[in-house]
Amino acid sequence: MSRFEIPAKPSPLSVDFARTALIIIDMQRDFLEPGGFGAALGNDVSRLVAAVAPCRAMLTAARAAGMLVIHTREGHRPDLSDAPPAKVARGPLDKRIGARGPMGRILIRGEPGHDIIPELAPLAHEPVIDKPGKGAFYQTDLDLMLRNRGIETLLVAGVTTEVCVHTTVREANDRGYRCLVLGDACASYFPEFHDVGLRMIAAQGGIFGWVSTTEDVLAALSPSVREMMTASPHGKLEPAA
Ligand code: TIU
Repeated sequence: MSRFEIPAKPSPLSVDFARTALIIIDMQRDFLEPGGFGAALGNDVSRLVAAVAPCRAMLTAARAAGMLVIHTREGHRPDLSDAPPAKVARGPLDKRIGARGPMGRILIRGEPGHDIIPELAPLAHEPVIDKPGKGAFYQTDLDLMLRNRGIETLLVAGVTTEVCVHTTVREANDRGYRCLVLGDACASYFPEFHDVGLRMIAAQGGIFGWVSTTEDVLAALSPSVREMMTASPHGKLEPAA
């Protein structure tokens, strides 16, 4: 594949899609559905739904283009041996990491709530990074995986914008990766944090990276991939049925 220029803030980014990976951060039931970790923290989980269709459109296009796709999940071992006590000991006892909820134990690997939502379920060959922290590089083999594949640019999507997306982008930026954040494919429980979070990435000449949209990336990716997409009534690109 050759290079493509993607419209972005603060400036267009030239991307070699063969050296680019799509990373979808923590699109788990625990964050998007009632009864999980996001709800236990007191959040309105319905605010994250906005990211699902753009993530799905980008995922479909990345798969069609043969791009490396990586999924992440935040969560801990059932015995909590990888969960810092300072992270666990927050909030009421019945709403903490490891407590039982309607989707199983909150933020625990192997429980239904820890699963990625069905709309974005990983394919068998797509790496899933299980991470104990907010950032996808902390205590994982993500960096090794990306370097082994010669990846230089990350297309970043997922939730939440100012927490796990931001932490991962900051970690990636310090490790030398170019991050292009798909703003519409990210979401937050706090719309103002989403907006400011995206602005923080692109400010100061792109201090942490670049911010674009799913539509602009799909348009650049490939006319043939774009043909597979149909515009929804809301103007968002969605995979053709
Ligand atoms: N609470 C919140 O906004 N987010 C998290 O705890 N984790 C992620 O963002 N994945």
